[in-house]
Amino acid sequence: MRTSVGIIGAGPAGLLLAQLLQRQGVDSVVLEARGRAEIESTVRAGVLEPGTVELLTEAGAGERLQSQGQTHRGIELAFGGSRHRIDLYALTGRAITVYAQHELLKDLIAARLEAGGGLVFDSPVTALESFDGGGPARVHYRDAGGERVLECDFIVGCDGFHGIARQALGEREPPWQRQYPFAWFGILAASPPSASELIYACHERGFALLSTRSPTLQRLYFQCAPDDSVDAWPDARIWDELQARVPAVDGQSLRQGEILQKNIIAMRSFVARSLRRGRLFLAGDAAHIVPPTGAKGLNLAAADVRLLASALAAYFRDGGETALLDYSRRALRRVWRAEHFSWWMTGLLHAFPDASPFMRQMQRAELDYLSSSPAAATVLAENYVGMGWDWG
Ligand code: RFL
Ligand code: PHB
Repeated sequence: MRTSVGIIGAGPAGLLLAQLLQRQGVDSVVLEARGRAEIESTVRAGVLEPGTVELLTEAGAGERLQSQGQTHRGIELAFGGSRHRIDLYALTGRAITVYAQHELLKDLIAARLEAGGGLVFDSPVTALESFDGGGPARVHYRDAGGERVLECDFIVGCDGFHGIARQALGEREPPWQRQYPFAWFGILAASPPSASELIYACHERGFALLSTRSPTLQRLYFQCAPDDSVDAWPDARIWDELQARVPAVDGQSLRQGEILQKNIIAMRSFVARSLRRGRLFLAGDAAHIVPPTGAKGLNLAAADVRLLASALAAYFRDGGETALLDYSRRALRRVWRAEHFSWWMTGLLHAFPDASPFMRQMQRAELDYLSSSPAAATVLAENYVGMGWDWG
């Protein structure tokens, strides 16, 4: 097989890149290790920035997102027994959309197949070769028929944090990273939303987050120990913990329902030193990870591939390499803004096991400032809805 751009991974980064390239006349093949059914059912992100929604719409995957995504004009911060609204729309003129990542993946896969683009499931990439010199780059992968090779002009690693592209890039220096002393416990519950907007709660027992997926499904998270296990949390214990951390308002407490899924999510910050070597590029979680507190990971993946698609299209149009050479620098500027915001939101809202009484007062003072000063709230709101495209 031969193509212009070999893309590893059919997550949001890989599938959106393929769509954006196709719209600009560049052919590509996406190789994905997992099966379609698994990809279309794995529960992950929910919050999309308005810029991401625009981009997905441009890429031909916006129809269901526009009709079924829920627009939220604000979020709430809960602490000290009460709730405080951050009016995203009044502060920035923009709103976020809540739409499940796996629904978005269904839309991107459907758009790709409808357009007749190359997309191969159940085909793990095993090695990358010749991306550093002349001649075609070679992507080795395995499918039901055995070992195969895809030849291409460029390879893009959109294979997530545990993929192989970053290793193939062979960084000489260690990445920038931070591990947090807690994890998130996530559940999907069959009950209507407990509130009309997302609630981020800071409580002495730990962080909690109420999000939604649909009028009948809630997505809820709470801080747990990094080595906690799903088995240690029977349903009743989960509800007790969530009820304890999120204050009731107007007599309304959390709406409970059947728990359909439970999982534990590691919390880390991570940035690769470089996003390029020769004709191999990295995008999305393969290149950087943020703790989910700022809801930025998928949005960053979309911003990366927006830059990369137009840089690759410019190369295939007239051979110009300027935009490709500038990809790492431009993408990393936005990445570092989101890294800082996600790290800051994490510090603002979690109970750190080693926090001194003084540091807990500092946290409380900052929450109080954010919920009383429009200037302080605007900093949160601007980052939460996403920096404009001029930011990298
Ligand atoms: P993905 O989604 O991990 O996709 C990578 C794909 O590559 C495949 N792969 C391979 N394929 C072929 N050969 C190989 N050798 C391969 N190795 C791996 C994998 O099977 C997979 O299909 O990376 P991508 O595309 O960069 O997308 C990143 C996003 O998925 C991620 O950043 C978000 O989910 C992060 N995130 C959130 N982001 C937001 O913008 N808003 C949110 O509200 C939000 N909430 C979240 C989140 C992530 C969470 N978890 C579970 C980490 C909430 C949670 C709980
Ligand atoms: C989600 O709905 O899954 C979600 C919302 C906000 C976050 C993280 C995850 O910060």
